[in-house]
Amino acid sequence: MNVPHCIFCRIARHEAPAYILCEDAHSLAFMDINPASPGHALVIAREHAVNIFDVSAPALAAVMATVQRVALAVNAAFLPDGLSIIQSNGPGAAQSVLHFHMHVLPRSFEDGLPINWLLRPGERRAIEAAADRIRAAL
Ligand code: DGP
Repeated sequence: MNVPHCIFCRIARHEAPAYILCEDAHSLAFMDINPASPGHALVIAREHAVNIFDVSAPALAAVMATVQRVALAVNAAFLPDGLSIIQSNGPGAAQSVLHFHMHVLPRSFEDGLPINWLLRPGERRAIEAAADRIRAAL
């Protein structure tokens, strides 16, 4: 399904401009218009899904394969210190475009991007309880 006014659907239909990197039947990669670092790219599902909760399994598989392909190319082209793959769902995760996409984000030691968290030991019983809640919902 395509949503007429969704900007990423419009890019997928080649109706809106984008620096497209590659595309296939189920996925499309293009440059992020608000790059958080040089080489920041996006990979989207061609189908209109809002986020991880409703994207189809075939589209997700295609997106992940394209993410790896683009990540290898970005890594070769920019030689970053590292590379983050980021995907946000919902307002609490600051998802701003409601069409499923993954960020391929080159990182540098100095970029200061506020997406790293400190590694703090968890409380074993709390981790176990969280696992129980997730297993019950699977
Ligand atoms: P998120 O906040 O995770 O939903 O990421 C959405 C990203 O999409 C954000 O980094 C900016 C980018 N973006 C928004 N509109 C456009 C657009 O029209 N073209 C392109 N190329 N990127 C866009």
